[in-house]
Amino acid sequence: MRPHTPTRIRGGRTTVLAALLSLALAAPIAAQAQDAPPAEPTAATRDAAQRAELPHQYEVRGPATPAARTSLAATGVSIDEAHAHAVVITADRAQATAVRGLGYSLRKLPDPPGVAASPAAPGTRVKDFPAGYAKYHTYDEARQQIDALVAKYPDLLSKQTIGTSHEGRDILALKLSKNVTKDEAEPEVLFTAHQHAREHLTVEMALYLLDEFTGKYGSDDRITKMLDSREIWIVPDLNPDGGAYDIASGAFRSWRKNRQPAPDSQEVGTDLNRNWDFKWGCCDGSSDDPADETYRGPSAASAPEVQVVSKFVHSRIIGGKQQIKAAIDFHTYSELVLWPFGFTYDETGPGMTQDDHDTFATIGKKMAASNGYTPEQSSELYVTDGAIDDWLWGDQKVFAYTFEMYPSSAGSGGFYPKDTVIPKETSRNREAVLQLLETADCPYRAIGKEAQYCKEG
Ligand code: 0X9
Ligand code: CA
Ligand code: ZN
Repeated sequence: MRPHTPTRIRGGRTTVLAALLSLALAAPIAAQAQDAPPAEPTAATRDAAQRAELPHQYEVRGPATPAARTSLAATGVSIDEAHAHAVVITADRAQATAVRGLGYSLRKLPDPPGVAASPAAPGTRVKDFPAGYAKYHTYDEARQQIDALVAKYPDLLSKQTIGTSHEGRDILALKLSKNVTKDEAEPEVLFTAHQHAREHLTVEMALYLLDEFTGKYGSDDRITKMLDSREIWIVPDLNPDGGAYDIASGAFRSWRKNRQPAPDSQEVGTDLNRNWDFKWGCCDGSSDDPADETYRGPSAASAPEVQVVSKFVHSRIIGGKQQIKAAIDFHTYSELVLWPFGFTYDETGPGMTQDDHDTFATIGKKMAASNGYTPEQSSELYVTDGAIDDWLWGDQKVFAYTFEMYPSSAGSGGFYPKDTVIPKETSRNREAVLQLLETADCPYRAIGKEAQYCKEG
């Protein structure tokens, strides 16, 4: 949430947190009393031990500025919410200790539903979402839905496999356009989702767009016009391995990264949104520790998933010109519209002119007015380096945004809102997506400078 907007700090928040906290505190104390060293590790104790190692969310009071949040993030935690005088982080035991070492006290928040409720029998690999989440699409279910749409709308929608994940799952790119099989000279717009494993709502966002744009072509004027004059690319799942891992035990694991082992380490996973090849690792906006939530990987674009999508984006350079003009990368949560740069607090500088910045901000604020999110430059949250939007703009001059979707806070479900919210929270971004598509032929029109920047105006 926006740090400097006190109205977004709800009055009821402290009370809700206090109530949740007392619930959360009661259980561990009771459990500790019965703690005895197990004689032999049984399957059940191994399972319990694994659950005990899952990261948790904590409220940390104190950090109130982007700089304070950036220092906190340097411990390797992820910052999931930013409020005027507090943040919510995800941290494992070692990271929680590191944060306490900075002098902060941590208040544990409740675990995602399912974590304690119904863990799978040890050894079982659960392939579906738990109760209350059945309408979320697993990787296989998403593929089936996509294949059905491609079969139904062959002139509007085409599917290609642009590469594979670390574990070998296909990474798909869907193209939506009239005359979809032809590469026409039309402005292109890219929508990506699910860099972070636990952000499952973003896959639903991608599926919503596919469904909406195919189903309403010919009946909805704005959609018809956009499919007639744009080429829309949707990469619905950038991190299929992480997504599968997050649900595989039957209890959400709060997993963020991909599933690629780090070199010379027992640790698994690179934070894909710290791995893109622009100012990679430059600015204390990521971690070099493979145990951390924000591990940037051993080198820029070391993650196969990042390589696959980078290569795909490069393949859209035709006649020396990048065809993709604008993009949104969907994340959860906090209800934000973010724009580059994340690696610096500066609004302008090398690679970002005043006009560029003003165009980003003008379009970003208008999109945010349509969905009720908070608009800001991404470094106002905390510094990030190696994020996709910095790369898309810095390297490819794509007007690239990051949307942090529903909810605004952990109290409304955090990374794991129930499936009942899917229709409302995906369609909530319909207008913003249409706005970005409509402006993509000349983004600088937003600041009235189409004559200067877009020769064909
Ligand atoms: O930290 C992130 O990667 C994003 N937040 S999340 O909770 N989904 O992990 C925010 C990225 C903000 N920075 C840029 N967009 N550059
Ligand atoms: Ca076309
Ligand atoms: Zn994310």
